[in-house]
Amino acid sequence: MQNRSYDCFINGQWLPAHSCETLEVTDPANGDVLAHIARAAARDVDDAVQAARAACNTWAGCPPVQRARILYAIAQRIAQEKEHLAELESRDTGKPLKQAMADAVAAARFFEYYAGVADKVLGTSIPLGNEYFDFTVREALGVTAQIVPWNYPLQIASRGLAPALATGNTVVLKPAELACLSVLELTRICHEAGLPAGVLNVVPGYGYEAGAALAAHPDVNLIVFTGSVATGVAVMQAAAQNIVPVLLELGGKSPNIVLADADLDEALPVILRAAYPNSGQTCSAGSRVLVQRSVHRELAGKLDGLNRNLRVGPGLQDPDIGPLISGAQQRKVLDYIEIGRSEGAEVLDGGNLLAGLDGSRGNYVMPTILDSAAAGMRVHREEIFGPVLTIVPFDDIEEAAALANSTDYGLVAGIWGKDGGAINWLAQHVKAGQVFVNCYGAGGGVELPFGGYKKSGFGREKGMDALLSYTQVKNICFRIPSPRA
Ligand code: TXE
Repeated sequence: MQNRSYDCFINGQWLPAHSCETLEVTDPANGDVLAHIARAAARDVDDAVQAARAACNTWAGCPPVQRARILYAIAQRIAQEKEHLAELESRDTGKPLKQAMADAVAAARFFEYYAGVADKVLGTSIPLGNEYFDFTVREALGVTAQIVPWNYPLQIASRGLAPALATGNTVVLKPAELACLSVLELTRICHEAGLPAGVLNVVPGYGYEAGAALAAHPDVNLIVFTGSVATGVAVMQAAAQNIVPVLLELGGKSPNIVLADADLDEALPVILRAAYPNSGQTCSAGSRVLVQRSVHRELAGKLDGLNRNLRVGPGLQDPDIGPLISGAQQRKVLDYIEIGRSEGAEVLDGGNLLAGLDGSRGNYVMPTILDSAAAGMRVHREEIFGPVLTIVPFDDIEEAAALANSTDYGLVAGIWGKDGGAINWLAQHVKAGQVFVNCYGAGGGVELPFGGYKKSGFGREKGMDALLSYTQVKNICFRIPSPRA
Protein backbone atom coordinates (compact mmCIF):
# COMPACT_ATOMS: atom_id res chain seq x y z
CA MET A 1 0.00 0.00 0.00
CA GLN A 2 1.31 3.42 -0.86
CA ASN A 3 2.06 5.72 2.04
CA ARG A 4 -0.93 8.07 2.31
CA SER A 5 -1.35 11.35 4.11
CA TYR A 6 -4.47 12.75 5.75
CA ASP A 7 -5.23 16.27 6.99
CA CYS A 8 -7.85 17.49 9.44
CA PHE A 9 -11.36 17.78 8.01
CA ILE A 10 -12.94 21.05 9.09
CA ASN A 11 -16.00 22.79 7.65
CA GLY A 12 -16.03 20.57 4.56
CA GLN A 13 -12.33 21.01 3.75
CA TRP A 14 -9.16 18.97 4.25
CA LEU A 15 -6.70 21.26 6.04
CA PRO A 16 -3.25 20.67 7.55
CA ALA A 17 -2.88 21.28 11.29
CA HIS A 18 -1.96 24.89 12.14
CA SER A 19 1.43 23.58 13.25
CA CYS A 20 1.79 21.69 9.90
CA GLU A 21 3.07 18.76 11.99
CA THR A 22 2.14 15.19 11.18
CA LEU A 23 2.27 11.79 12.93
CA GLU A 24 3.29 8.43 11.49
CA VAL A 25 0.80 5.56 11.48
CA THR A 26 2.50 2.15 11.39
CA ASP A 27 1.48 -1.39 10.43
CA PRO A 28 1.37 -3.52 13.62
CA ALA A 29 2.32 -6.62 11.62
CA ASN A 30 5.73 -5.31 10.55
CA GLY A 31 6.30 -1.73 11.72
CA ASP A 32 6.13 -0.26 8.19
CA VAL A 33 4.84 3.31 7.92
CA LEU A 34 1.32 3.22 6.46
CA ALA A 35 0.39 6.88 6.49
CA HIS A 36 1.00 10.32 7.89
CA ILE A 37 -1.85 12.08 9.67
CA ALA A 38 -2.21 15.68 10.76
CA ARG A 39 -1.23 16.35 14.37
CA ALA A 40 -4.19 18.50 15.39
CA ALA A 41 -3.92 20.55 18.57
CA ALA A 42 -6.02 23.11 20.46
CA ARG A 43 -6.32 25.69 17.63
CA ASP A 44 -7.46 23.07 15.12
CA VAL A 45 -9.94 21.68 17.61
CA ASP A 46 -11.30 25.17 18.22
CA ASP A 47 -11.77 25.71 14.46
CA ALA A 48 -13.58 22.37 14.24
CA VAL A 49 -15.90 23.16 17.16
CA GLN A 50 -16.72 26.56 15.66
CA ALA A 51 -17.56 24.96 12.31
CA ALA A 52 -19.75 22.37 14.06
CA ARG A 53 -21.49 25.10 16.06
CA ALA A 54 -22.17 27.16 12.93
CA ALA A 55 -23.78 24.14 11.24
CA CYS A 56 -26.03 23.25 14.21
CA ASN A 57 -29.22 25.17 13.47
CA THR A 58 -29.43 24.29 9.81
CA TRP A 59 -28.74 20.61 10.40
CA ALA A 60 -31.11 20.29 13.38
CA GLY A 61 -33.77 22.33 11.56
CA CYS A 62 -33.79 20.50 8.24
CA PRO A 63 -36.61 18.00 7.58
CA PRO A 64 -35.63 14.75 9.29
CA VAL A 65 -36.25 12.81 6.09
CA GLN A 66 -33.45 14.84 4.48
CA ARG A 67 -31.06 13.70 7.20
CA ALA A 68 -32.36 10.15 6.78
CA ARG A 69 -31.60 10.17 3.03
CA ILE A 70 -28.03 11.39 3.57
CA LEU A 71 -27.43 8.72 6.21
CA TYR A 72 -28.81 6.10 3.88
CA ALA A 73 -26.51 7.33 1.09
CA ILE A 74 -23.56 7.02 3.50
CA ALA A 75 -24.63 3.44 4.33
CA GLN A 76 -24.73 2.54 0.64
CA ARG A 77 -21.31 4.03 -0.06
CA ILE A 78 -19.75 2.20 2.90
CA ALA A 79 -21.25 -1.02 1.56
CA GLN A 80 -19.87 -0.29 -1.92
CA GLU A 81 -16.39 0.36 -0.50
CA LYS A 82 -16.41 -2.39 2.12
CA GLU A 83 -13.49 -4.35 0.63
CA HIS A 84 -11.29 -1.27 0.59
CA LEU A 85 -12.34 -0.23 4.11
CA ALA A 86 -11.83 -3.74 5.50
CA GLU A 87 -8.37 -4.05 3.99
CA LEU A 88 -7.35 -0.68 5.38
CA GLU A 89 -8.78 -1.52 8.82
CA SER A 90 -6.99 -4.87 8.86
CA ARG A 91 -3.65 -3.28 7.94
CA ASP A 92 -4.01 -0.39 10.35
CA THR A 93 -5.26 -2.31 13.41
CA GLY A 94 -3.76 -5.75 12.68
CA LYS A 95 -7.14 -7.44 13.02
CA PRO A 96 -7.97 -10.49 10.90
CA LEU A 97 -9.44 -9.53 7.54
CA LYS A 98 -12.78 -11.31 8.08
CA GLN A 99 -13.29 -9.41 11.33
CA ALA A 100 -12.41 -6.14 9.59
CA MET A 101 -15.00 -6.98 6.93
CA ALA A 102 -17.59 -7.58 9.66
CA ASP A 103 -16.72 -4.13 11.03
CA ALA A 104 -17.29 -2.52 7.61
CA VAL A 105 -20.64 -4.28 7.27
CA ALA A 106 -21.62 -3.15 10.78
CA ALA A 107 -20.57 0.42 9.97
CA ALA A 108 -22.92 0.48 6.96
CA ARG A 109 -25.65 -1.05 9.10
CA PHE A 110 -25.32 1.69 11.76
CA PHE A 111 -26.04 4.35 9.13
CA GLU A 112 -28.87 2.28 7.64
CA TYR A 113 -30.45 1.66 11.06
CA TYR A 114 -30.35 5.28 12.18
CA ALA A 115 -31.44 6.52 8.73
CA GLY A 116 -34.66 4.65 9.49
CA VAL A 117 -34.95 6.33 12.89
CA ALA A 118 -34.24 9.95 11.89
CA ASP A 119 -37.90 10.82 11.15
CA LYS A 120 -39.31 8.79 14.04
CA VAL A 121 -37.87 10.62 17.04
CA LEU A 122 -41.24 11.18 18.67
CA GLY A 123 -42.44 13.18 21.64
CA THR A 124 -45.47 12.58 23.85
CA SER A 125 -48.55 14.58 24.76
CA ILE A 126 -49.41 14.84 28.43
CA PRO A 127 -53.03 15.41 29.58
CA LEU A 128 -53.43 18.34 32.00
CA GLY A 129 -57.12 19.13 31.50
CA ASN A 130 -59.00 21.13 28.89
CA GLU A 131 -57.22 24.45 29.38
CA TYR A 132 -53.79 23.08 28.63
CA PHE A 133 -52.01 21.53 25.72
CA ASP A 134 -48.75 19.93 26.89
CA PHE A 135 -46.27 18.00 24.79
CA THR A 136 -42.62 17.00 24.70
CA VAL A 137 -40.11 17.21 21.87
CA ARG A 138 -36.73 15.50 21.67
CA GLU A 139 -34.22 18.12 20.58
CA ALA A 140 -30.66 17.67 19.38
CA LEU A 141 -28.02 18.53 21.98
CA GLY A 142 -25.87 20.57 19.57
CA VAL A 143 -22.14 19.90 19.07
CA THR A 144 -21.13 16.37 20.06
CA ALA A 145 -17.46 15.54 20.66
CA GLN A 146 -16.63 11.94 19.83
CA ILE A 147 -13.33 10.42 20.98
CA VAL A 148 -12.75 7.09 19.28
CA PRO A 149 -10.24 4.34 20.24
CA TRP A 150 -7.98 2.27 18.00
CA ASN A 151 -9.50 -1.19 18.43
CA TYR A 152 -12.64 -0.71 16.29
CA PRO A 153 -12.11 2.67 14.61
CA LEU A 154 -14.64 2.28 11.79
CA GLN A 155 -17.33 0.58 13.84
CA ILE A 156 -17.10 2.80 16.92
CA ALA A 157 -16.97 5.99 14.84
CA SER A 158 -20.08 4.84 12.95
CA ARG A 159 -21.80 3.77 16.16
CA GLY A 160 -21.52 7.32 17.52
CA LEU A 161 -21.82 9.29 14.30
CA ALA A 162 -24.99 7.73 12.93
CA PRO A 163 -27.31 8.39 15.91
CA ALA A 164 -25.74 11.81 16.50
CA LEU A 165 -26.38 12.87 12.90
CA ALA A 166 -29.82 11.23 12.70
CA THR A 167 -31.04 13.26 15.68
CA GLY A 168 -29.72 16.56 14.29
CA ASN A 169 -26.43 16.95 16.17
CA THR A 170 -23.16 18.03 14.61
CA VAL A 171 -19.89 16.27 15.37
CA VAL A 172 -16.23 16.90 16.07
CA LEU A 173 -14.50 13.53 16.03
CA LYS A 174 -11.02 12.73 17.38
CA PRO A 175 -9.85 9.32 16.13
CA ALA A 176 -7.04 7.42 17.88
CA GLU A 177 -3.46 8.16 16.89
CA LEU A 178 -2.63 4.43 16.75
CA ALA A 179 -5.26 3.51 14.13
CA CYS A 180 -7.55 5.95 12.37
CA LEU A 181 -7.25 5.53 8.60
CA SER A 182 -10.68 3.94 8.13
CA VAL A 183 -12.24 6.84 10.04
CA LEU A 184 -10.58 9.33 7.69
CA GLU A 185 -11.89 7.34 4.70
CA LEU A 186 -15.34 7.31 6.33
CA THR A 187 -15.09 11.10 6.60
CA ARG A 188 -14.48 11.30 2.84
CA ILE A 189 -17.45 9.01 2.24
CA CYS A 190 -19.75 11.16 4.42
CA HIS A 191 -18.67 14.25 2.47
CA GLU A 192 -19.18 12.58 -0.90
CA ALA A 193 -22.60 11.30 0.19
CA GLY A 194 -23.78 14.87 0.70
CA LEU A 195 -23.25 15.63 4.40
CA PRO A 196 -23.21 19.44 4.54
CA ALA A 197 -20.00 21.31 5.46
CA GLY A 198 -19.46 21.69 9.21
CA VAL A 199 -21.77 18.83 10.24
CA LEU A 200 -18.84 16.42 10.62
CA ASN A 201 -15.35 17.64 11.50
CA VAL A 202 -12.39 15.38 12.19
CA VAL A 203 -9.23 16.25 14.12
CA PRO A 204 -6.66 13.44 14.15
CA GLY A 205 -3.79 13.62 16.62
CA TYR A 206 -2.63 12.70 20.08
CA GLY A 207 -5.06 12.14 22.92
CA TYR A 208 -3.20 14.44 25.29
CA GLU A 209 -3.34 17.27 22.70
CA ALA A 210 -6.35 17.10 20.37
CA GLY A 211 -8.35 14.76 22.63
CA ALA A 212 -7.79 16.79 25.80
CA ALA A 213 -8.53 20.07 23.99
CA LEU A 214 -11.80 18.64 22.66
CA ALA A 215 -12.89 17.22 26.04
CA ALA A 216 -12.21 20.59 27.70
CA HIS A 217 -13.78 22.77 25.00
CA PRO A 218 -16.49 24.98 26.50
CA ASP A 219 -18.67 24.97 23.38
CA VAL A 220 -19.31 21.23 23.24
CA ASN A 221 -22.70 19.83 24.37
CA LEU A 222 -21.99 16.11 24.73
CA ILE A 223 -18.81 14.03 24.93
CA VAL A 224 -18.95 10.46 23.68
CA PHE A 225 -15.85 8.55 24.77
CA THR A 226 -14.71 4.96 24.35
CA GLY A 227 -11.36 4.00 25.85
CA SER A 228 -9.57 3.29 29.11
CA VAL A 229 -10.94 3.98 32.57
CA ALA A 230 -8.04 6.37 33.33
CA THR A 231 -8.71 8.49 30.25
CA GLY A 232 -12.46 8.25 30.89
CA VAL A 233 -11.87 9.82 34.31
CA ALA A 234 -9.84 12.64 32.72
CA VAL A 235 -12.56 13.23 30.11
CA MET A 236 -15.26 13.28 32.78
CA GLN A 237 -13.27 15.73 34.88
CA ALA A 238 -12.82 18.04 31.90
CA ALA A 239 -16.53 17.76 31.07
CA ALA A 240 -17.46 18.60 34.66
CA GLN A 241 -15.76 21.99 34.32
CA ASN A 242 -18.30 22.90 31.62
CA ILE A 243 -21.28 20.88 32.97
CA VAL A 244 -21.29 18.77 29.81
CA PRO A 245 -22.87 15.28 29.80
CA VAL A 246 -20.67 12.34 28.92
CA LEU A 247 -21.38 8.95 27.44
CA LEU A 248 -18.62 6.58 28.56
CA GLU A 249 -17.79 3.09 27.33
CA LEU A 250 -14.72 1.97 29.25
CA GLY A 251 -14.02 -1.67 28.78
CA GLY A 252 -14.74 -4.88 30.59
CA LYS A 253 -13.76 -8.23 32.00
CA SER A 254 -16.75 -10.17 30.81
CA PRO A 255 -17.44 -13.74 32.02
CA ASN A 256 -18.86 -16.75 30.24
CA ILE A 257 -20.51 -18.83 32.97
CA VAL A 258 -20.64 -22.52 32.08
CA LEU A 259 -23.05 -24.67 34.10
CA ALA A 260 -22.47 -28.41 34.48
CA ASP A 261 -25.32 -29.28 32.10
CA ALA A 262 -24.01 -27.10 29.23
CA ASP A 263 -23.26 -28.70 25.86
CA LEU A 264 -19.49 -28.12 25.92
CA ASP A 265 -18.90 -29.09 22.30
CA GLU A 266 -21.37 -26.47 21.16
CA ALA A 267 -20.36 -23.83 23.69
CA LEU A 268 -16.56 -23.92 23.66
CA PRO A 269 -15.83 -22.83 20.05
CA VAL A 270 -18.15 -19.84 20.62
CA ILE A 271 -16.55 -19.10 23.99
CA LEU A 272 -13.06 -19.17 22.50
CA ARG A 273 -14.06 -16.87 19.63
CA ALA A 274 -15.73 -14.56 22.17
CA ALA A 275 -12.47 -14.34 24.12
CA TYR A 276 -10.28 -13.33 21.20
CA PRO A 277 -12.10 -10.96 18.84
CA ASN A 278 -9.50 -8.53 17.51
CA SER A 279 -6.88 -10.63 19.36
CA GLY A 280 -8.69 -9.95 22.64
CA GLN A 281 -8.44 -6.17 22.23
CA THR A 282 -12.20 -5.80 22.59
CA CYS A 283 -14.06 -4.21 25.48
CA SER A 284 -16.81 -6.84 25.29
CA ALA A 285 -14.45 -9.83 24.92
CA GLY A 286 -15.48 -12.80 27.08
CA SER A 287 -12.07 -12.90 28.74
CA ARG A 288 -13.09 -15.06 31.72
CA VAL A 289 -14.61 -18.53 31.80
CA LEU A 290 -16.35 -19.47 35.06
CA VAL A 291 -17.07 -23.18 35.08
CA GLN A 292 -18.98 -25.47 37.43
CA ARG A 293 -16.39 -27.58 39.19
CA SER A 294 -17.70 -30.99 38.06
CA VAL A 295 -16.90 -30.17 34.41
CA HIS A 296 -13.82 -28.00 35.04
CA ARG A 297 -11.23 -30.56 33.92
CA GLU A 298 -13.18 -31.59 30.83
CA LEU A 299 -13.70 -27.95 29.82
CA ALA A 300 -10.07 -26.97 30.38
CA GLY A 301 -8.84 -29.92 28.29
CA LYS A 302 -11.19 -29.17 25.41
CA LEU A 303 -10.47 -25.44 25.43
CA ASP A 304 -6.75 -26.15 25.46
CA GLY A 305 -7.16 -28.37 22.40
CA LEU A 306 -9.10 -25.71 20.49
CA ASN A 307 -6.62 -23.04 21.55
CA ARG A 308 -3.65 -24.96 20.16
CA ASN A 309 -5.23 -24.94 16.70
CA LEU A 310 -5.47 -21.17 16.43
CA ARG A 311 -3.33 -19.50 13.77
CA VAL A 312 -1.38 -16.34 14.51
CA GLY A 313 -0.23 -13.99 11.73
CA PRO A 314 -0.69 -10.70 9.86
CA GLY A 315 -4.31 -9.52 9.70
CA LEU A 316 -4.37 -9.55 5.91
CA GLN A 317 -3.68 -13.32 5.91
CA ASP A 318 -6.89 -13.69 7.90
CA PRO A 319 -5.50 -15.68 10.83
CA ASP A 320 -7.43 -16.30 14.07
CA ILE A 321 -5.15 -13.94 15.99
CA GLY A 322 -3.41 -10.90 14.49
CA PRO A 323 -0.68 -8.69 15.93
CA LEU A 324 -1.53 -6.43 18.86
CA ILE A 325 -1.84 -2.74 18.13
CA SER A 326 1.57 -1.69 19.49
CA GLY A 327 4.74 -2.90 21.14
CA ALA A 328 3.50 -1.33 24.37
CA GLN A 329 0.26 -3.34 24.25
CA GLN A 330 2.27 -6.52 23.53
CA ARG A 331 4.49 -5.83 26.57
CA LYS A 332 1.46 -5.16 28.77
CA VAL A 333 -0.13 -8.48 27.79
CA LEU A 334 3.08 -10.49 28.26
CA ASP A 335 3.55 -8.86 31.67
CA TYR A 336 0.03 -9.90 32.67
CA ILE A 337 0.76 -13.50 31.70
CA GLU A 338 3.78 -13.42 34.02
CA ILE A 339 1.66 -11.84 36.77
CA GLY A 340 -0.88 -14.67 36.34
CA ARG A 341 1.89 -17.27 36.61
CA SER A 342 3.28 -15.66 39.76
CA GLU A 343 -0.22 -15.42 41.28
CA GLY A 344 -0.58 -19.19 40.92
CA ALA A 345 -2.58 -19.60 37.71
CA GLU A 346 -1.53 -22.48 35.47
CA VAL A 347 -0.49 -21.51 31.93
CA LEU A 348 -2.14 -24.25 29.85
CA ASP A 349 -1.03 -23.03 26.49
CA GLY A 350 0.60 -19.97 24.94
CA GLY A 351 2.40 -17.47 27.11
CA ASN A 352 4.67 -15.95 24.53
CA LEU A 353 5.51 -15.49 20.83
CA LEU A 354 7.42 -12.64 19.40
CA ALA A 355 7.08 -13.39 15.68
CA GLY A 356 4.09 -14.28 13.54
CA LEU A 357 3.85 -17.80 12.18
CA ASP A 358 5.01 -16.38 8.84
CA GLY A 359 8.17 -15.18 10.61
CA SER A 360 7.13 -11.52 10.54
CA ARG A 361 8.24 -9.21 13.33
CA GLY A 362 4.87 -7.95 14.50
CA ASN A 363 3.44 -7.31 17.95
CA TYR A 364 2.30 -10.91 18.43
CA VAL A 365 1.26 -12.76 21.57
CA MET A 366 0.19 -16.38 21.42
CA PRO A 367 -3.37 -17.01 22.62
CA THR A 368 -2.93 -17.99 26.25
CA ILE A 369 -5.16 -19.84 28.71
CA LEU A 370 -4.62 -19.27 32.42
CA ASP A 371 -6.36 -22.09 34.28
CA SER A 372 -7.44 -22.26 37.93
CA ALA A 373 -7.31 -18.54 38.45
CA ALA A 374 -9.14 -17.17 41.49
CA ALA A 375 -11.24 -14.16 42.42
CA GLY A 376 -8.48 -12.11 44.04
CA MET A 377 -5.95 -12.49 41.22
CA ARG A 378 -5.20 -9.45 39.05
CA VAL A 379 -5.54 -11.54 35.89
CA HIS A 380 -9.12 -12.31 36.97
CA ARG A 381 -10.03 -8.70 37.84
CA GLU A 382 -8.14 -6.40 35.45
CA GLU A 383 -8.65 -5.80 31.74
CA ILE A 384 -5.67 -7.35 29.94
CA PHE A 385 -6.80 -6.46 26.40
CA GLY A 386 -5.01 -9.26 24.60
CA PRO A 387 -5.46 -12.95 23.72
CA VAL A 388 -5.56 -14.18 27.32
CA LEU A 389 -8.40 -16.22 28.80
CA THR A 390 -8.72 -17.16 32.47
CA ILE A 391 -10.64 -20.19 33.78
CA VAL A 392 -12.06 -20.15 37.32
CA PRO A 393 -14.11 -23.03 38.82
CA PHE A 394 -17.21 -22.51 41.00
CA ASP A 395 -19.47 -24.81 43.04
CA ASP A 396 -22.95 -23.25 42.84
CA ILE A 397 -24.76 -20.40 41.10
CA GLU A 398 -24.38 -18.07 44.10
CA GLU A 399 -20.61 -18.46 43.83
CA ALA A 400 -20.78 -18.04 40.04
CA ALA A 401 -22.61 -14.72 40.40
CA ALA A 402 -20.19 -13.55 43.10
CA LEU A 403 -17.22 -14.40 40.84
CA ALA A 404 -18.85 -12.77 37.81
CA ASN A 405 -19.40 -9.61 39.84
CA SER A 406 -15.97 -9.59 41.49
CA THR A 407 -14.41 -7.09 39.07
CA ASP A 408 -14.86 -3.33 38.68
CA TYR A 409 -16.41 -3.90 35.25
CA GLY A 410 -19.89 -4.95 34.11
CA LEU A 411 -20.25 -4.89 30.34
CA VAL A 412 -21.35 -8.32 29.03
CA ALA A 413 -21.94 -11.81 30.43
CA GLY A 414 -22.66 -15.18 28.80
CA ILE A 415 -24.49 -18.04 30.51
CA TRP A 416 -24.35 -21.58 29.14
CA GLY A 417 -26.52 -24.49 30.31
CA LYS A 418 -29.94 -26.12 30.19
CA ASP A 419 -31.46 -25.47 33.64
CA GLY A 420 -33.86 -22.58 32.99
CA GLY A 421 -34.19 -21.74 36.68
CA ALA A 422 -30.43 -21.47 37.22
CA ILE A 423 -29.95 -19.47 34.02
CA ASN A 424 -32.74 -17.06 34.90
CA TRP A 425 -31.39 -16.59 38.43
CA LEU A 426 -27.92 -15.84 37.07
CA ALA A 427 -29.24 -13.46 34.40
CA GLN A 428 -30.99 -11.48 37.16
CA HIS A 429 -27.96 -11.42 39.48
CA VAL A 430 -25.07 -10.74 37.11
CA LYS A 431 -24.22 -7.04 36.99
CA ALA A 432 -23.70 -6.44 33.27
CA GLY A 433 -25.31 -4.29 30.59
CA GLN A 434 -25.87 -7.28 28.29
CA VAL A 435 -26.48 -10.94 29.15
CA PHE A 436 -26.39 -13.62 26.45
CA VAL A 437 -27.79 -17.13 27.09
CA ASN A 438 -26.32 -20.04 25.12
CA CYS A 439 -24.77 -17.53 22.71
CA TYR A 440 -22.35 -14.62 22.99
CA GLY A 441 -22.90 -11.56 20.83
CA ALA A 442 -19.92 -9.44 21.95
CA GLY A 443 -21.69 -6.12 21.74
CA GLY A 444 -24.66 -7.59 19.94
CA GLY A 445 -25.07 -5.98 16.52
CA VAL A 446 -26.50 -2.52 16.07
CA GLU A 447 -30.00 -3.08 17.45
CA LEU A 448 -29.25 -4.05 21.08
CA PRO A 449 -28.52 -1.41 23.72
CA PHE A 450 -24.86 -1.62 24.67
CA GLY A 451 -23.15 -0.13 27.69
CA GLY A 452 -21.86 -0.92 31.10
CA TYR A 453 -22.50 -1.22 34.78
CA LYS A 454 -19.89 0.01 37.27
CA LYS A 455 -16.56 1.15 35.75
CA SER A 456 -17.56 -0.09 32.30
CA GLY A 457 -19.20 3.32 32.01
CA PHE A 458 -22.71 4.67 31.64
CA GLY A 459 -25.21 5.65 29.02
CA ARG A 460 -26.15 3.30 26.22
CA GLU A 461 -24.92 3.10 22.64
CA LYS A 462 -26.74 1.30 19.82
CA GLY A 463 -30.41 0.57 19.28
CA MET A 464 -33.19 2.96 20.20
CA ASP A 465 -31.71 3.56 23.68
CA ALA A 466 -28.90 5.57 22.09
CA LEU A 467 -31.46 8.22 21.13
CA LEU A 468 -31.82 9.09 24.81
CA SER A 469 -28.13 9.96 24.93
CA TYR A 470 -28.12 12.10 21.79
CA THR A 471 -31.27 14.14 22.49
CA GLN A 472 -32.73 16.19 25.31
CA VAL A 473 -36.38 16.41 26.21
CA LYS A 474 -38.15 19.75 26.13
CA ASN A 475 -41.62 20.03 27.64
CA ILE A 476 -43.85 22.70 26.10
CA CYS A 477 -47.02 23.69 27.88
CA PHE A 478 -49.69 25.94 26.30
CA ARG A 479 -52.47 27.41 28.38
CA ILE A 480 -55.44 27.78 26.04
CA PRO A 481 -58.38 29.30 27.93
CA SER A 482 -61.74 28.20 26.62
CA PRO A 483 -63.53 30.99 24.59
CA ARG A 484 -66.82 30.01 26.41
CA ALA A 485 -65.52 30.68 29.97
O1 TXE B 1 -6.56 4.14 25.72
P1 TXE B 1 -7.02 5.66 25.81
P2 TXE B 1 -5.14 3.54 25.30
C1 TXE B 1 -8.23 0.06 27.35
C2 TXE B 1 -7.42 -1.21 27.16
C3 TXE B 1 -6.08 -0.67 26.75
C4 TXE B 1 -5.98 0.57 27.60
C5 TXE B 1 -5.04 1.64 27.11
O2 TXE B 1 -7.32 -1.89 28.39
O3 TXE B 1 -5.04 -1.58 27.02
O4 TXE B 1 -7.30 1.09 27.59
O5 TXE B 1 -5.32 2.02 25.77
C6 TXE B 1 -7.81 9.45 23.42
N1 TXE B 1 -8.28 13.42 26.67
N2 TXE B 1 -9.03 0.40 26.17
O6 TXE B 1 -4.06 4.17 26.10
O7 TXE B 1 -5.91 6.54 26.29
C7 TXE B 1 -6.86 8.65 22.56
O8 TXE B 1 -6.17 9.50 21.66
C8 TXE B 1 -9.07 13.04 25.66
C9 TXE B 1 -10.39 -0.07 26.16
O9 TXE B 1 -5.00 3.61 23.86
O10 TXE B 1 -8.25 5.65 26.62
C10 TXE B 1 -7.83 7.69 21.87
O11 TXE B 1 -8.47 8.38 20.80
N3 TXE B 1 -8.81 11.97 24.89
C11 TXE B 1 -11.17 0.47 25.06
C12 TXE B 1 -8.86 7.39 22.98
O12 TXE B 1 -8.73 8.46 23.91
C13 TXE B 1 -7.71 11.24 25.15
C14 TXE B 1 -10.54 0.87 23.81
C15 TXE B 1 -8.62 6.07 23.72
O13 TXE B 1 -7.33 6.06 24.29
C16 TXE B 1 -6.84 11.59 26.20
C17 TXE B 1 -9.17 1.34 23.97
C18 TXE B 1 -7.16 12.74 26.98
N4 TXE B 1 -6.41 13.13 28.00
C19 TXE B 1 -8.47 1.07 25.12
N5 TXE B 1 -5.84 10.67 26.24
C20 TXE B 1 -12.58 -0.01 24.89
N6 TXE B 1 -13.46 0.39 25.82
O14 TXE B 1 -12.90 -0.70 23.93
C21 TXE B 1 -6.08 9.78 25.25
N7 TXE B 1 -7.20 10.13 24.57
